[in-house]
Amino acid sequence: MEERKWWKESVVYQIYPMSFYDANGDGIGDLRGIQEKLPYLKRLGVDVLWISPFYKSPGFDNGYDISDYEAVDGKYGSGEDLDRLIQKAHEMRIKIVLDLVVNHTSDQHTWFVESRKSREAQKRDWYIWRDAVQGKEPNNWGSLFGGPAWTLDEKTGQYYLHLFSPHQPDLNWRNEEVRRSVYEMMNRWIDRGIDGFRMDVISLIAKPSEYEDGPVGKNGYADWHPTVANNPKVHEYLREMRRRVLDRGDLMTVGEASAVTVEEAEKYACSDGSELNMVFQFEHVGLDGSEEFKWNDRRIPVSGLKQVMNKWQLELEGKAWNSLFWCNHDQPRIVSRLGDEGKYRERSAKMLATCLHMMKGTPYIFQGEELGMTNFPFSDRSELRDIESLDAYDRYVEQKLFTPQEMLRIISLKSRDNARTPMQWSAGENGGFTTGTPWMKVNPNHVTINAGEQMGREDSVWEYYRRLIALRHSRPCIVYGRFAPCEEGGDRIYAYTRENEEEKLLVVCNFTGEAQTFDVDAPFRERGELLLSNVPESGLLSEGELQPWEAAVISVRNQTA
Ligand code: TEU
Ligand code: CA
Repeated sequence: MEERKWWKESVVYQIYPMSFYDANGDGIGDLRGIQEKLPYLKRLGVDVLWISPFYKSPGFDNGYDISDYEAVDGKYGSGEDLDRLIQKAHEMRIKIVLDLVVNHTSDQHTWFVESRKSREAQKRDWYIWRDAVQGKEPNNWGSLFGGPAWTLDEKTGQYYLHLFSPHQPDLNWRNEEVRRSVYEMMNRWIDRGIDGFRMDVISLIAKPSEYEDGPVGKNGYADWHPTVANNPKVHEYLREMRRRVLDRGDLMTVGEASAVTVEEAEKYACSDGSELNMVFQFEHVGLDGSEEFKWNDRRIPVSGLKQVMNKWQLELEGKAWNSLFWCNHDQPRIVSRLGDEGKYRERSAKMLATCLHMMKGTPYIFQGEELGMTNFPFSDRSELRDIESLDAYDRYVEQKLFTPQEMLRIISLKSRDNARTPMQWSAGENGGFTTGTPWMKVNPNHVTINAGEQMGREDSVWEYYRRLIALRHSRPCIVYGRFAPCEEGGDRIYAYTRENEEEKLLVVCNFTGEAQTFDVDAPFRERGELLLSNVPESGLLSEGELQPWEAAVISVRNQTA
């Protein structure tokens, strides 16, 4: 039997503070803004907030380049604002999970400032410094945000490693003092009352001892993922972190694990509790990638999606816990990506929500997903803010791989900036996000897609999410029931069942804009009860018919129960 845990029974809502709600009119979302919207989140029914970084940062990667792990950046408010937010959330029985970004710091962090002073500096070994090899970078790895993964520091004549931008030097986890300092920092956050951590690129923290060249890819650099990701030492470090920090309380931990396999996830998220509670895997959202990484106009194939999701559901069963997500601050909007932005926007957004939230694991909602927010129609480079998108735009246009117009079209499909446009609260100016000038353009479709219009409208995407969350809270089968895929459906329908002692649920989702037929099994057809559907009148039970983008959940009580 599955062990009961609060974090298995929770629904998490991710907040990207810069774009959530601006309480003081400077155009940037802030901590007071989050506090003001707690009643909104409570009404939606979520249990946990994961708040993306609001720590002191020069902001080259929107806060994922941290210069002080324990200070709130002035643009988001003050330390008191944070303490008040934690307190108010707790009063409303909402938990707070913070982003822990410890693969790298900002180059402005005092640790790095100290480290780069001299080869003999006390913190020299806190980062990864290497001599040039034949007058060049120590190896041929590329940075994820363009250029080489090594930058020469003129002063000491050595290179430092940065898997991400040069403003994000990688910490050396082999150094015991680094690990101790990170654990102490985490312990102080726990003392301050937080309920858990989302751990940024945790699968990358353990580096190899030697830096060898890898095979060169299309961008002229080698991809370091195969060497760095899931290096066996990462499990040693996480077990140590478990003993020194995490075992102190009943915390929630989720590791962002790029390039993770099922076998690796079983170690990170093992149900023996030795490492983390769960990881984010990216196989399903990587299905529209290519050799050019993500800069193409491919869509995620539904048959591939089913195969990947089924694999994760089936293989972690009884061994490790899944996290369920379509969206986060690095992904384009799911309704644009897998649904229909046009006529069936609302219905397809609800179908996608059903498909994900009825699976086994802890579901994550990214701000605006509950409204069916869409991608942004970028038409000029000046509208972009994301370091990755700007780098890709410049490189692809300069190398004439795409015209500026083509690249903007692809960016509107795939860029991280699609997730980062301000939250659409109302039809009013700037979507009600700010009274000032927003740091990034608000999607012009806020006049029709916004929270004010949807809350209280029975058939809105927002009300549907609210029902889905409530359903999960009231039915143990949705949390703990076994998952089994249905064979039928090909690349048009995704159907699966969930089952515990009490009941069996059938979930059927039409991933197309056309009507489909589906053979409903006898017990469901004969004594099934329609629990949830996104169409006014479902013909699934009566005719075995699905309307375009329909989703339906049918329940039968187990007669033995
Ligand atoms: O993302 C990790 C990561 O691998 C992403 O850069 C991902 O590959 C990319 O977004 C896909 O386009 C985490 C954070 O979520 C991201 O926002 C940060 O930029 C990154 O780490 C560095 O901290
Ligand atoms: Ca503000």
